Amino acid sequence: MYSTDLRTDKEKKSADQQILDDAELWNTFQARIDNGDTIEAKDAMPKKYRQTLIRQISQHAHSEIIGQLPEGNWVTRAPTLKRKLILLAKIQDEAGHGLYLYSAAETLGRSRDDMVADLLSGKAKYSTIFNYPTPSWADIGTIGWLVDGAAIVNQIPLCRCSYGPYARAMVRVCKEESFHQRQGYEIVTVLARGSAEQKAMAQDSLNRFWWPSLMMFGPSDGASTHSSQNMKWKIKRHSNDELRQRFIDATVPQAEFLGLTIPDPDLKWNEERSSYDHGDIDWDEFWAVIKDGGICGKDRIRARRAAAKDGIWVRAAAEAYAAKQSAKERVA
Ligand code: BYC
Repeated sequence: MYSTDLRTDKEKKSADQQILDDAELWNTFQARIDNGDTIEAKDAMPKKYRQTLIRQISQHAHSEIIGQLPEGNWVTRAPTLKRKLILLAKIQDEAGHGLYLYSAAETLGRSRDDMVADLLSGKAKYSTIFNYPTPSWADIGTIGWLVDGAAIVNQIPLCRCSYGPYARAMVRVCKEESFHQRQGYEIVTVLARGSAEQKAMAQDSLNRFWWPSLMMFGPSDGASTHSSQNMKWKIKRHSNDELRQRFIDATVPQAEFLGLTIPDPDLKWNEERSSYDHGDIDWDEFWAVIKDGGICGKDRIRARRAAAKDGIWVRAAAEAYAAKQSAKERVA
């Protein structure tokens, strides 16, 4: 998602005028939000509310779909049949999340085809975490533990997001992510309690995924362009830094329990805040991965383009079948 700005040139030119035109709508809409109302697809809403939701929800959907790729890397090499089955089921869940989210975004008036076209053209953003490689089996555990773990912290508040279709989609997504997080932590537990080599593999994976996982929460509050308006609209309930801190505080004891070390020499418990202080996040790396795709960005888009091409006949067959069915129904 996505695009930074979904407006056409004409829409951009008239944006200021549009905001003035919508002043009354903005006020009544804000009153509904302040009152705790849920906004539904057919309700009147400011154009910017619609646009920011399309941006965020489609970005989220793309992340679920692209997020299948790093894990897909291990389907053929999972260490046991049981691990393979669990991994396949998890990856299938992520496809389902993408489906709910594209459907939620479609209720706002943008077609799934258009959103996917933005992803395939490289115009749309998706979470930077999925542009990191998964060279070891431990990475599958770490993704469940840290990436799904971070996703839960970020997404539980989204279950109370002001936009009904997004909030409702999040309820099921969060339930499934909870299961994913536990299966990931279980894989890491087995490795951390295994041989010295297995424990080293788990530690190496944690070293590579810790900082990128913290980046999943978005830029620090001072650099977050959308937070302030999105909090007013109750799309976001907490700031990026608040959620990141919540994730750190929950995850550090989990690492300690396994005898693993968080790769942050500045990490220390702050008694006064009842929270962990942590070292600086490398925001240059974050913005560089957004801009250039990091290590795997090109491969990820190449894989999605190939899937879109290989799936043309499937979509054509489904459409032909649907057309035949509706023709039959009309006759009946
Ligand atoms: N990666 O103003 P900000 C999963 C962009 S999938 C890339 O703070 P906002 C899973 C942001 O888009 C989990 N870009 O934005 C799947 C904006 O750029 P634009 C995915 C990022 O929206 C498979 C700019 O930076 N979760 O769990 O207020 C397997 C400024 O940011 C990132 C979601 O998508 C990033 N990490 O807050 C396993 C959750 N962060 O659009 C697991 C839903 C920021 O202006 N999304 N940017 O060009 C959100 O909650 C919010 O969109 C964010 C960012 C907290 C991510």
